[in-house]
Amino acid sequence: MKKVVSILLVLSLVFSLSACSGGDKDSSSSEPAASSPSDEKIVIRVGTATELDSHYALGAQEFEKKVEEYTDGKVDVQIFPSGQLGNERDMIEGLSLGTLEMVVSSTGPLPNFSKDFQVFDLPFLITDREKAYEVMDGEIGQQILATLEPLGIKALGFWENGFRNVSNNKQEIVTPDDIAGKKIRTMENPIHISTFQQLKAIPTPMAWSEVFTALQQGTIDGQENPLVVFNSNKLYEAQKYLSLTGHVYSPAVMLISQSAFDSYPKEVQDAIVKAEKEARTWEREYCIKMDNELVDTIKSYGVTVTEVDKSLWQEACQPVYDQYADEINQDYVNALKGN
Ligand code: EAX
Repeated sequence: MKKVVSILLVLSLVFSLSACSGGDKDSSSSEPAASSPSDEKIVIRVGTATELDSHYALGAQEFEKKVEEYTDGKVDVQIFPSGQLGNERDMIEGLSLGTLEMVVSSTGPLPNFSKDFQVFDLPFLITDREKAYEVMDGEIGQQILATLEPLGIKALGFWENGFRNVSNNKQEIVTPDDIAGKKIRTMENPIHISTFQQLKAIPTPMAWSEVFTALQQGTIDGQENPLVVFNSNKLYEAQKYLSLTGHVYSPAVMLISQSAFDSYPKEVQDAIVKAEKEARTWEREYCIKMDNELVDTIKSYGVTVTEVDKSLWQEACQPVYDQYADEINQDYVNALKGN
């Protein structure tokens, strides 16, 4: 009798244990609960140097929404704005090392990784966004993005930073003569530095995260960035004058660590690729909307905004093309050149 009771006890113990391990699985399923790896969420961190309400971070939020929708919440995208994970160059290096998953960055630091990106730094090369989008999303753009692959970086697509304008605290800048002698912060990028040397300014390269404080302390007189960056980083609190030079059209890029991407299941990879394309379109449209609205907004903060004769600036910057002609693929230049 005792033997029968002990067998019944063991059987009831076995059945009660298997019912508990079913978790949220269908109770009728005969399959045991999946092992933890396929159940665990995939966390993807996206870093930006710009603020949470900037074009990059807002575009990254669109990406986040889409990826989490397409993967039924299997992926958890976490956005780290304002340089929390380092400046753009450091974060890009993190992708290569596999210590960070994703970045949205300007192309400014990229010539340090691939010279092919230098074409985007030529002053007044790109004057027509739609034409630039077509080239960047086409064969030439994909060819340029692919030059990052040997570094373990998968470039998902070109986003937009925008047409860069000069701001400063010394005087209204109208002609190139007015910028002479001004300490202007530039990105740590050779063609940007050469351009402001050519304009007889004093280019002062530094990481974006140091700029606001340097402007407040007067260690630099000015900087140059698109309206959307000027506004989202509240530069109107530290700059009196803004000149609409539009001297460089600056693309951005959404990048992912190749090692991270390769570690994801195919359906997650497909979701990332699809979501980036949709977020790219959203971000570009947002930048155009901001360019149309922000001049009046910035004026309302008390900043003197000046229209300039861009042909004078373009002529003054022209020698930079000759200086870098042998470093830059002329096919890229001819494809991107505005009319
Ligand atoms: O990417 O460093 C710069 O001026 C960039 O345009 C800015 O961080 C947005």
